[in-house]
Amino acid sequence: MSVQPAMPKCWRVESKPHKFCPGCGHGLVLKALGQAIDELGIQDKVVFGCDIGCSLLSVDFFNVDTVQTHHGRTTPVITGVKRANTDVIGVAYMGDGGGYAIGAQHLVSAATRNERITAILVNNTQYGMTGGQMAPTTMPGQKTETSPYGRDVNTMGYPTQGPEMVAAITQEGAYVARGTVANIKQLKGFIKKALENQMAGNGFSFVEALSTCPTNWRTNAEDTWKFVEQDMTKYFKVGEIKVPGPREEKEGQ
Ligand SMILES: Cc1ncc(C[n+]2csc(CCOP(=O)(O)OP(=O)(O)O)c2C)c(N)n1
Ligand code: SF4
Repeated sequence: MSVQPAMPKCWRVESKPHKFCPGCGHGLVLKALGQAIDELGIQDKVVFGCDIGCSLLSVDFFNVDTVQTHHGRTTPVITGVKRANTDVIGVAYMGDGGGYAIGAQHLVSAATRNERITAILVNNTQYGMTGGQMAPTTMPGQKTETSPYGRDVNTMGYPTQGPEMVAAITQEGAYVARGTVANIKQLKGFIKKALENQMAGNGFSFVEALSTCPTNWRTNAEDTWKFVEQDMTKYFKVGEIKVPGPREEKEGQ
């Protein structure tokens, strides 16, 4: 007899087992998102957008309206959906290459406009789907396919601190946090608050999730967990970075 772990109700059962590699963090982030959607009872209102990259493997993950976009373009697509129908709960789901490299301008623009959407960005320190090239989030000294001697910060710069950047450029009403797949309960809490912030009409909400990619990191289970729990958190601080204060009613809102 096999014991099936409880799946969020909003998951699409027919598409399971999912298509991510064993040990991949994407499934854990999506589990946290699924639990948050269930707890808020918003399955019928969510429009989920997934980027190019391994995030696109989530295209049939949920029983919710879903759109798959070009690389880096999920944020503006979900912004458009939300502006056209303000009743929906728009969720833009992307990797660190999608959000901080090719789609960085969209993230910055949506954040500065305080768009009422929720963006969830999976930080696995490299480009997963294309075989492990250096990403904006690659750690100092980390070896990747395109930084074979390790990321040299003198010539390749420092990793992007995405949530800190978003917190700095958003106005009052934004919600910004960084969670990790090593603490799913906390990550679910951050994602739930980000969705609630959108439902309250406060402003942009953004959650970065520290995640695993054992395939490109070429790590076993123990080293995978050590990298995400110990190494990544030395540089990327987990926690809430910006929370909205009491809402001021402004003209025209
Ligand atoms: C416009 C465009 N440029 C480049 C690519 C090639 N490409 C596909 S996936 C990918 C990297 C994805 O990495 P990331 O966004 O970090 O997501 P992950 O796969 O790690 O989840 C790239 C560069 C593409 N599909 N479209
Ligand atoms: S390549 Fe990495 S990010 Fe992509 S599914 Fe496999 S483990 Fe996950």
